Amino acid sequence: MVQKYAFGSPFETEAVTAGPAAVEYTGQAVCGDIPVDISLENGFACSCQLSDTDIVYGLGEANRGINKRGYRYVSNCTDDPHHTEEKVSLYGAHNFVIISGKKHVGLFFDYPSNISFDIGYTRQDLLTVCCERADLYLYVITGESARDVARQFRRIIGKSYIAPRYAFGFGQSRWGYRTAEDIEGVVKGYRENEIPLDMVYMDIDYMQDYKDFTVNPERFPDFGEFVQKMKAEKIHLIPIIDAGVKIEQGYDIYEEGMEKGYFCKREDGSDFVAAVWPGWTHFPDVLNPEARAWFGGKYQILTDLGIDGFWNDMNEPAVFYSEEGIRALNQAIDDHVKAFSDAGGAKDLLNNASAVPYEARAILEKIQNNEEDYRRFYHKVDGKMIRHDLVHNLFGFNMTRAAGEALQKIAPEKKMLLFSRSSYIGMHRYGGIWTGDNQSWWSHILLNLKMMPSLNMCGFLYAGADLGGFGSDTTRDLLLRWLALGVFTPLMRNHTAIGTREQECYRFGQIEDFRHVIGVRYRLIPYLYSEYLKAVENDEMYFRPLGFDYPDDRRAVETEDQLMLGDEVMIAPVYTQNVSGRTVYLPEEMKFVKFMPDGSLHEEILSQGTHYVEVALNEVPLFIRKDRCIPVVDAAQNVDAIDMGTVRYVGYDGAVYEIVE
Ligand code: MIG
Repeated sequence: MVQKYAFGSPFETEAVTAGPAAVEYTGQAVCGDIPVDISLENGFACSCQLSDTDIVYGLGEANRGINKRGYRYVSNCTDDPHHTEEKVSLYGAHNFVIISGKKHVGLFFDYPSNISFDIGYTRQDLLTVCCERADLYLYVITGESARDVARQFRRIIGKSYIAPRYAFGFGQSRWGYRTAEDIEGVVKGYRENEIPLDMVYMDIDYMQDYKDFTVNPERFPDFGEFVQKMKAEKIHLIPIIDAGVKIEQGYDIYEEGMEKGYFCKREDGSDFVAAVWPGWTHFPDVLNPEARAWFGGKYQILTDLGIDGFWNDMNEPAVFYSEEGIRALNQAIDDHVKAFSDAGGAKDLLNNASAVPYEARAILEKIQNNEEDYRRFYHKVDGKMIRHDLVHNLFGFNMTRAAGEALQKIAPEKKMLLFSRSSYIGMHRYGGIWTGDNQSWWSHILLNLKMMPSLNMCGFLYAGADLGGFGSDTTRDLLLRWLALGVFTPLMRNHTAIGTREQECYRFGQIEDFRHVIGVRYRLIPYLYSEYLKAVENDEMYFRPLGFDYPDDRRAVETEDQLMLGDEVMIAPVYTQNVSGRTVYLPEEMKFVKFMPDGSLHEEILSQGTHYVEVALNEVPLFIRKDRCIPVVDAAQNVDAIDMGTVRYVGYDGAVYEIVE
């Protein structure tokens, strides 16, 4: 059952597309016999008692565990590339939790600004959700299991975006590919070494001076022709689109946006100016439907050249600094210089001007993604100006919605690849997400794994992390182990930052290991894509915590380094260095299958309980549930080349599987 409560005057985020009419909150216990206490004394606060064994699932793209208990999280879309354990905000805002124990209740706080979740952080036995203004919708969902609650939630937020089949191929990316030759080199590296590949991502350097929807004509002399040439090699080029539009006379998109008044404005009506990659930019007001349609329409400049996939970046929106910020910094530096000379130079500096350099440093430390800047600009919604900070978490959603709605119009019959860095629930109808700037750390394999089911609960099925790690230098073994998880994530992309070690799979020795591990992905695509389509169709999760399938098995419920995938598979990737295997818990008898480097399969029935399984760096393990089977085909160099004639079924004898396409 879903109940919807309205508090104050909520902003219509359009996260929810169906569901009951709202009832006014009147101070009654919100949800039948499930005690949810609400206080409106000081903003909004909602508390729920937690029993010792309750699990709290949810929050989509968030730090830490599958069970969110014991920490605090703040929905505040942030460009922060350091995903260390103490972080409370990442790029997305997914305000949905499920409290699961004797009873199962889901809470969705449809509130587009900063909102915090204290999940047993202050008191072990209490979940408290707070925000500054009591203007929101609260959805309370009760069901017979966590899985049922998640399904009901998915029904009210609308069907998830469907990625094209090619987007289940493997993609290579690197921030730093600059020219057509760079890209051709990558394709050659993969093709010559017979490592499968379907996509090469184009990061910001393909653009002319980082201007959206432009292509640098020197580095890509005939881009349309280049796109076709790559197509002939079965490679989809996937360009990045950034949120900020460069301010430059003569740049048509800038000029049009100015003329039509489609950029975010300050209170005084002037256009807000933020520095991002292109230098000074304006933000398209994607919350304004007209401006959104206009910005989305620009994607056609690239689809007309044959592009059929995009990734949207910097859409928290990230701000390096604003005019106001840089002015304050300059002022502090000027004050410092003046104080310095007034003091007669360095001699007397410490006595006379001690505070000034600190002032400048303090400003500098906060100049990026500054809260005050987010209060400096406005969106135009229904003819009214609404200050950005009040709807901050909707920018990435609506930038991607701009693209998604436009792509639908441009080619209604065609599925396009689209994913975003920042997001809010609702965006899952238009595109997927990647989880942003992780690091080449072993702990981030596990973070990747744990995020996946949480994202699925919130509707984001097409998702994945930068395999191998974005920041810092990867290692061969880290990349291989991470790929062996990536084999299962809908988005399987190797991406890394500029300045890091080259991370393309052919850069490492014993290339056959990479060929094999990525080849396994292609052997599984008929199964994975089929489970993905079923999950979309049935509002189900592609990845589930073990507790969703085995709620009465405490050991399963507490397992956070294995996942259920579709209806047939359990995965348990290796995520530590220098080990020859790992311990795995089987809630029931399963068949352990390992894809061996010689192309054969190791199959072994394992009983319910704990097992240590050996998994070498060049092997890919999975587990098939009792009396189930999965289709497996021969490896292929790209998705189009998959030969369904080679299909065979692996798993339990007598089991049947129907492929959905
Ligand atoms: O400020 O486009 O998360 O994937 O490579 C960095 C350059 C901007 C951040 C993205 C990352 C991308 C990078 N971008």
